[in-house]
Amino acid sequence: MQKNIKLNMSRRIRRTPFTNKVEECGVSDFTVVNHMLLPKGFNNSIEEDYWHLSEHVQIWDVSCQRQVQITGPDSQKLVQLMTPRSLENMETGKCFYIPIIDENAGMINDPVLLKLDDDMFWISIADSDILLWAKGLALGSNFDVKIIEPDVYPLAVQGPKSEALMVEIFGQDIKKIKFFNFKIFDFQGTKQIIARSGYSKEDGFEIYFKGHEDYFDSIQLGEQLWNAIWETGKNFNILPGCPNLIDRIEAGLMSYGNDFTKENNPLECNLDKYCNPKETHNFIGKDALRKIQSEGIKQKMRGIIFDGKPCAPTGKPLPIFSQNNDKIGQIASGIYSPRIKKNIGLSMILKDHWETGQNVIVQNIDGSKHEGIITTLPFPK
Ligand code: THG
Repeated sequence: MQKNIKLNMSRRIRRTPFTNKVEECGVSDFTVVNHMLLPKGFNNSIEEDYWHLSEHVQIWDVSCQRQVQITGPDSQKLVQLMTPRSLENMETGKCFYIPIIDENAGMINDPVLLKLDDDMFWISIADSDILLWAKGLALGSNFDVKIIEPDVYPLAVQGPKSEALMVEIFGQDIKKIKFFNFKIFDFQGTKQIIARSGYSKEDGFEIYFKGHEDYFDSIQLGEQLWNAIWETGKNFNILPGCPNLIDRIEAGLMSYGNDFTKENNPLECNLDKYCNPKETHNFIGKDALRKIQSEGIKQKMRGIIFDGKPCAPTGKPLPIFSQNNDKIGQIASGIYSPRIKKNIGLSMILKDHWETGQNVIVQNIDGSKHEGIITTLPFPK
C-alpha cells in the first residue's frame, strides 16, 4: 500500500502570492500545475466542500492557471494559428474557451483565451507548456510578437453568493459582467481584470490578480486582496476551497493530463463546436483535423455512473469493460457523488459503447467489478 509520501518542495515548484494565506487557512494537500502549487483540500472532505460550494461562496488560489501573454502586431495571427476556433468575431473584453492542437490534431491544451486589445491576448492555460509552443511558432513564422508569462495570479471566487460578495468590494458594476466576459476594476489604486468564469458549475468570478514586478510587493498586495475577500466573505459564510472533483465531473469540465492528453483530438473531447469544418482560416493541425472529421472518431468523452462502495480519487485509473469483458476505456478519477448517490467518472469510451444508457463494467481500485451506465455530459440534474 502507498504510504504518506511527501513531495519535496523546491524553487521549481513555485509558490504564489496567496500561498501564505492558503497555509494559514490550513491547506492539507497541494498538487502541481504549470510548475506552481495548487491547493487540493483544506479541513473538510471533498463532499463537505461540494455542498458548501453549491450553497455559499469559496475563495480559490488558482494562480497555476498561468497566462501566456502575446502582444504585438501579429498577436491575433499567432493565436489563430494555434486553434481551430475562429477569433474573427472576438471582441475585446471577451473570454473564449479554445482547443489548442498540434500538427496531428492532438490536444495540447484547452485554455481560456482573453482578448485585452487588438494586439494583446492572454492564454489562461491548463497544465502544459504553451509558452514554449507559442514562442516556437512565432519564431518559425517570423511573427512580430512578444511572448511572456506576466505577473498575473488568478484568484477565483466561486459559488452562488459570489456576486453579492464581489459587489461589496468592487461595486455594482460587478453585476454587469456577463458569463465569459471581463471588465477592469480598481483595487487600492491598481487595475485588476475580473471575469465571470471559473472551473465550477456555480456562478463565480476570476480575478486575474496583477502583481508588481517585485515578487515581495506582489505578495503584500495579493494578501490585501485575499484579506478583503475573506473579511467581506465572513458575512456570506466563505471558506477556502479549490476546484472540487465532484462538482467538476458533474459539470463535465475536463482536466488536461487527467481526462485527456495529446493522444486525443478535440472531437473526442466533445469540442466539435469549436472545430467548424467551414472555417477558412489556417491553423496548425488543420489537415489532420479535417481528415478525422471526414473519417469519424473512434472514441468520445462520456460520463459514467457506477455502483460499488463510494470511491475516492487515488491517481490510478479505473478500467472499464464491455459486457464481453473487452477493455473499452478508463476513468481517470472516479468519485462518489452525494447528489446522484452513486460513483461518477469521466472517460473516453469506444464507439460501439458510447451511446447514453449503455451498460458497462467498471473495476474499482480494490479489483471488484461493478455495473455502470453511460450518461450525457454534463451529468443529468
Ligand atoms: N479558468 C481560467 N483558466 C483556466 C481554467 C479556468 N485554465 C485551465 C483550465 N481551467 C482550462 N479548462 C477549462 C475548461 C472548461 C471551462 C473553462 C476552462 C469552462 N467551460 C464552460 C463550459 O464548458 O460550460 C464554458 C465554455 C464556453 O462558454 O465556451 O468554463 O477555469 N481562467
